[in-house]
Amino acid sequence: MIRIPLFSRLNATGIAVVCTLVGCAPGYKATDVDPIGTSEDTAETGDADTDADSDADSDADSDADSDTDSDADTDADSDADSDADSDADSDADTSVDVCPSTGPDWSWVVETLEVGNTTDGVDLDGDGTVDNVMAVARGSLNTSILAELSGATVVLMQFWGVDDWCNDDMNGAIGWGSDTDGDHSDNYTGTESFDATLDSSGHMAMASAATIAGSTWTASIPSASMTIGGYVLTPVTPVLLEGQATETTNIGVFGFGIDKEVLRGIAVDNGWDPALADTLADLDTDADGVNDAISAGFTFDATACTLF
Ligand SMILES: [Ca+2]
Ligand SMILES: [Ca+2]
Ligand SMILES: [Ca+2]
Ligand SMILES: [Ca+2]
Repeated sequence: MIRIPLFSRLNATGIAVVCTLVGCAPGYKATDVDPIGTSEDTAETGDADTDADSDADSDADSDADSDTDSDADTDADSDADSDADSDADSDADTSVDVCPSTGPDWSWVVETLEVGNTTDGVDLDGDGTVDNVMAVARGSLNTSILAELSGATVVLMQFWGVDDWCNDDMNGAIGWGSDTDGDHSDNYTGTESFDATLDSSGHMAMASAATIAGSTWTASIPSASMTIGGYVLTPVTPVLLEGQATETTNIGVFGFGIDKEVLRGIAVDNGWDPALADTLADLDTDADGVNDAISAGFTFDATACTLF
């Protein structure tokens, strides 16, 4: 995510420059910090306005804009952008503050889930590039996934312990649930409830500690089992996930290694050469020098929901 850097606040030198631009006469009191309205102010000379500071406007601070704080923008908060929120976030001045979080648990229902192309996913072997050999079967798998997401079973995500959407330690989980009202049309309205298997704390089991840094969250779920596109894709590596979340949406990627025999089965089902599994295997999970697993990368887009 692109971060918009903070503007530099006006410092003492900056104030002096501003003052020069508005034509302060020699002798203005640059260090006048007394309360507005003291009798001394009426005798203040060299300042273009009538308040106790040294700038040319009529508010109580020492910069030249029309607000009451000391930064360089024109609103009353302490950040450098012009929206109404109070953090230095990277949103497009929509007055939607994406960083603070105000609830113990957040959950989303996955609306779109696809096997990505070769550049979608995560770096599973740590060489700095995304790994997704399963992209070769994305056409076939994505058709099956789309059909599955149209049924009563839904893919769910859940976070808890979120104190700040920008930088925080929290917990993340993925899992499955049921749309018990039989109406698929309301699943992505942001208010739908889904039946999920929750522990005594109200959380899904396939979970791990997770981190939010610079508005991007990352998680590594050590063990998982999932059926995607009609195939049981039992990971032979941790499931690595990352994305950007707010109260209303959660968008990201995840990936894991799958035993290459799964790809062999997919190849047979599609009339491809089963030897594809051997030639495409790109992960050596047991470090014996022979690649034994296939990397798989997925993209997802999820919408707020509640779990019960
Ligand atoms: Ca890699
Ligand atoms: Ca936290
Ligand atoms: Ca529904
Ligand atoms: Ca191996």
